[in-house]
Amino acid sequence: MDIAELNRIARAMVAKGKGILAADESSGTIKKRFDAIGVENVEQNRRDYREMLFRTPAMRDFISGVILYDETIRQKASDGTALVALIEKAGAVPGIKVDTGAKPLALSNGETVTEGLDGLRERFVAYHKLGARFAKWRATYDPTKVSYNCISANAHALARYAALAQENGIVPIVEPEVLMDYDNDIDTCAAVTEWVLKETFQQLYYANVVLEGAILKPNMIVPGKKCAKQAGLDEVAEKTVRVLKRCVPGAVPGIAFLSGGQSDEEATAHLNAMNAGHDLPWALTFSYGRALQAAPQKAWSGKPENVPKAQAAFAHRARMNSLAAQGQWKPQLEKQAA
Ligand code: 5MM
Repeated sequence: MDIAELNRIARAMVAKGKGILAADESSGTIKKRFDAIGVENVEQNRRDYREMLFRTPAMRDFISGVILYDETIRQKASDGTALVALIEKAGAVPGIKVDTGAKPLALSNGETVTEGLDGLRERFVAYHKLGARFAKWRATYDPTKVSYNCISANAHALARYAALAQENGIVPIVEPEVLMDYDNDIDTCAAVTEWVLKETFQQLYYANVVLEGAILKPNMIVPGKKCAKQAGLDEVAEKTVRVLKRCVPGAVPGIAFLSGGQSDEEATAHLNAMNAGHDLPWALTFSYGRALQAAPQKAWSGKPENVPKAQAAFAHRARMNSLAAQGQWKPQLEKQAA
């Protein structure tokens, strides 16, 4: 294992003022996104949409890496260029989602465990040949009913995945997501996230994963969407930084948050508050899916004539989050068109 090379890639993924575009929606998830904008979920539309994002000039300034889905890493743009090559041309690192999704955890109260370890070594070899230099595996937890069985099963799978990735020269993004879809309060989210992160780092240690060559992709500490008591910016920032400082060793080069269902502007404002108001041992940036793509998806709506408008919307969100990753975002900047 080339630790220096893994560390170089990991640091590039969290380079100053840059963050990761999570464009790894599986076919079912992209169908939901396309249904919302009236676009048919066929391969060409998926290709055209992602090609539009990867050709956005702002990619070069604000995006350090792109997480792809299996279909996308093999696709070619309309002019025959591999989509991976477009990402590399924009100075970003191509990455690949390798989990096969959350499946019911046997004998549990409706909890899930993320699967995908079978054949993963061989898949990593193939993905490396296709250009992937980092990977992603996401485990999800319902904070209203989580058990140690669920946390330890997922942490063990995350660690086995991360070790296999590093063995094959690929930086693992470790993504344990405490979901924000329920009615729990912010302190429940904090307590469950702390438990999940402690167990995850313990398992990474047992699996010999080198922290200098890994990136953490966690949720922020927020109340569930259905909780009557929502939290202010400073509370989210303070509680998130507190939990992360308790759990994430400084050897980890960077933390790149998921947006998890926050509005575009909330995800930006929370990231900004953490970077503006705290002394941090790691780079703190974004790895957003919805909070980077909702605006360009709506602007595009499947129409070629809307491409410039959609690229401008993507560039704007990428720039806002770049500023937030440096603690330099201000709400009034949202009013300026990209
Ligand atoms: C882009 O969405 C990713 C893939 O989801 P599915 O496996 O369900 O299709 C998802 O893992 C994403 O990378 C993270 O959750 C971050 O996305 P958000 O939208 O939460 O920022």
